[in-house]
Amino acid sequence: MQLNIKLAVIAAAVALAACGKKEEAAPAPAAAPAAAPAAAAQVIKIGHVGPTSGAIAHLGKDNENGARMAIEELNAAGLTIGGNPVKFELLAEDDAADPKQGTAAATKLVDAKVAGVIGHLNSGTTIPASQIYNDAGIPQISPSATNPKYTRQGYAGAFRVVADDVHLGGTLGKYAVETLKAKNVAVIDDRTAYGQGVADEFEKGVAAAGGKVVGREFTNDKATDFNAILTTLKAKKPDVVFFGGMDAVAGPMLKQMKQLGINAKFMGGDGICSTELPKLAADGLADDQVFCAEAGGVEGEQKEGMDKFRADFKAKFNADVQVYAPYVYDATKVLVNAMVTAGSADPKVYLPALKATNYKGVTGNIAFDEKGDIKNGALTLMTYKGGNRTTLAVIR
Ligand code: ABU
Repeated sequence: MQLNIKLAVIAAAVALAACGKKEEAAPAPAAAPAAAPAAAAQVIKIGHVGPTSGAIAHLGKDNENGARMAIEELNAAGLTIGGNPVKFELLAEDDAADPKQGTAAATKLVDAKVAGVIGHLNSGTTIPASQIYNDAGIPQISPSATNPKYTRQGYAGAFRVVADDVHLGGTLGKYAVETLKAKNVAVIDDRTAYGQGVADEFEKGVAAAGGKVVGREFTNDKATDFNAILTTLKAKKPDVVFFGGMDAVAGPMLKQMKQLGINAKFMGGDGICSTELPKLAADGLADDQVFCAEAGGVEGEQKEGMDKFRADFKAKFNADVQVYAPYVYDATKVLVNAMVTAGSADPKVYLPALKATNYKGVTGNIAFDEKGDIKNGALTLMTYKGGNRTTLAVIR
């Protein structure tokens, strides 16, 4: 059949159908309309990245659980953004503390169109990933990466809710000399962005306080045998050994120090300052031997909120906070708070509100300086007694 004949046949059929309609009985009066269904909540995706596999998976899971707890509470609160109901979805990625896996995770989150990212845990993954988020215009808040470079790249969307390694390493160096009365200090680092950076800042702090660095050695973040470098350092008779790196390496290092008869105090930054360290070091950790600092902290009446968070976290996950779960929890809430304030989850719209954050969290007051670093960041100096972390002081 030709196209024009086909169209004529169709037209006739349509006309017939229309006539048929006219002959139908009039419809019964419409029932009262049912109440309009509630508008479906807009789903806002929030990324989290940390090492949930590998040697520091316990720290990565701690961070991820902090984000999970915040997201559950935010969803339970039934928030609206710009007048529309919203639901938050956590997209949790594992970077195994590896820079390459870190950038792969960042690309995955950008492709998934997350509205913001909390992470990564390590400086070595956070810094390369930050370029990817910056290029995509997605804000990122690191709850634990302390290398200063992260917020010094000129990225408008890079934020950090903890103190950096300049503050951390410098303060610990001063503490070694002025409080622990160390004269000769040995330094080891794991050659990561964090470990090497914090060890360099520690050295500067020791020198500024009048102490002497008698030896510097390095290892890597997967090493388990430190006998050679510890034997070299033992000959230099240090009063303090500082390690720039994470607890998974510090634990076996402490055991081997004991086996080699090195009686020096052992210091490290936030990377070793976990509740897991006593298990990792076993009998290598004596009371008042290890000194470290968390790159944040609360005191006075703010302690109550932190104590409650720790108790709630333990009840929910059957695990003690390692180090940074409360900072992840606050960072997640800070991100969402900016969206609510701006009335939009579009990064371009809520970024100014994020920059202007003034938020009272469980980790204290959070506001950012022009670089994206926390203003007036604190440090919590700690030691270990009876296998437990014990706070010595909160300092700024
Ligand atoms: N700040 C300690 C652990 C994370 C990092 O900066 O690599």
